[in-house]
Amino acid sequence: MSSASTRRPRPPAIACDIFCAVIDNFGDIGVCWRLARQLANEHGWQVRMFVDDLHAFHKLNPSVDVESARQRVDGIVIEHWHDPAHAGDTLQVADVVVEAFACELPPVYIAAMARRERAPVWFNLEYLSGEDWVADFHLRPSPHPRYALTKTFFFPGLGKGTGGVLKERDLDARRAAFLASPDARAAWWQAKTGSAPPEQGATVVSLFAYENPAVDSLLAQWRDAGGETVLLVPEGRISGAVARFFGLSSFAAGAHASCGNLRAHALAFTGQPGYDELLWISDINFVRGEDSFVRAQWAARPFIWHIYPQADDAHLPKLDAALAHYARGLPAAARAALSRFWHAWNGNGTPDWADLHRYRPKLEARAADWARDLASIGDLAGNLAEFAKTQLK
Ligand code: TRH
Repeated sequence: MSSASTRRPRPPAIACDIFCAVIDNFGDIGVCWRLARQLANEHGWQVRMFVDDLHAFHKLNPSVDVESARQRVDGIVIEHWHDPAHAGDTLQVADVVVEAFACELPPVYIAAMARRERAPVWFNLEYLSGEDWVADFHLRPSPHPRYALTKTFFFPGLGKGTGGVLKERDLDARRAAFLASPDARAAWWQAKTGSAPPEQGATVVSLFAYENPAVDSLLAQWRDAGGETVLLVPEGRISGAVARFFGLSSFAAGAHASCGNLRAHALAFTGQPGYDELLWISDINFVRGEDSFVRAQWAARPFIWHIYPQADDAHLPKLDAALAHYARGLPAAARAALSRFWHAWNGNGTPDWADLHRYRPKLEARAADWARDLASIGDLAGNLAEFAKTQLK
């Protein structure tokens, strides 16, 4: 018997549709795009995305053509979800359907899901929260009121029993290779700032944040500090405040400014892999929203989170829950300084850099430990794929 005839036929790849409505900024599409790539690259799934805002998508991945109704990028089919009722040129329901962040699926698509011989595995992928209740609600089923369909709530989280957060299998290796290569780092500085790496002893800080009144005081503290601070600012919502501080009309990509002991470079918004390099090359990262917050954790460097503000301060318990995870195990004084700084950066008080910076070695050690702790709950794409497979059996 030939080896070909004994070989079992490969089961067909799992087909997955991800629906993503971009509410604002880049987090919604940032998370969906990462998930899509991981499911395709690491799990061999056939992935199609429905995305309503191709402009935001293009910023994260310049290969995305904003004019195209249907395109394939990195092996993933991308449909421009141009209208809430649109469900693709041909109505085809996948094995697994991900409704990201409670966006509403087209009614015609839901009806087709119900008609399908075998109902698809339907996820509502929620926003990330480090709060304890998340583990109780993760993977809870919710039957559809009219159709014989069940939606499963998939909750990303920072603790055991949650869906975890996204982490590519090769991420740590890519980070280690970058950090181990002085040439790669020197090339990075040259390409992004037009200058050589800063002198040893300078503190490199990346600043990705929403508009934030606390930034003026912080810039002044860096200017007046004893050691040099090199600030890397991706062009965005905080750029106007940085420009005003230096007396400039703008702080667009390619701009440089210095004052006292503060040197600042404005960076172009890069694709997602480029943003990881920024986090790796910096000593301390200011991040925001959801996806950059997660990437900073994998960068294993101390970070400050500007949380996405919600009505009635609903975001504050989330901020404290994240702190409880991240600061666990830090000595009490360092934990208190970190908490003060995070709260000040989120509207409560004035950030005190010297107060935080004196704990830098402790914060660095904890950042590395936390990245290991977080990895122990498994990565979101893997957790989602595993659950889906149990339902498809
Ligand atoms: O952009 P964000 O504020 O996004 C969101 C959305 O506002 C969303 O509606 C909200 O609910 C959520 O936050 C909590 O922040 P976030 O999530 O960090 O997304 C930014 C993405 O942009 C992330 O994938 C990293 C990426 N990025 C780049 O690819 N290149 C860059 O140069 C920079 C600065 C970021």
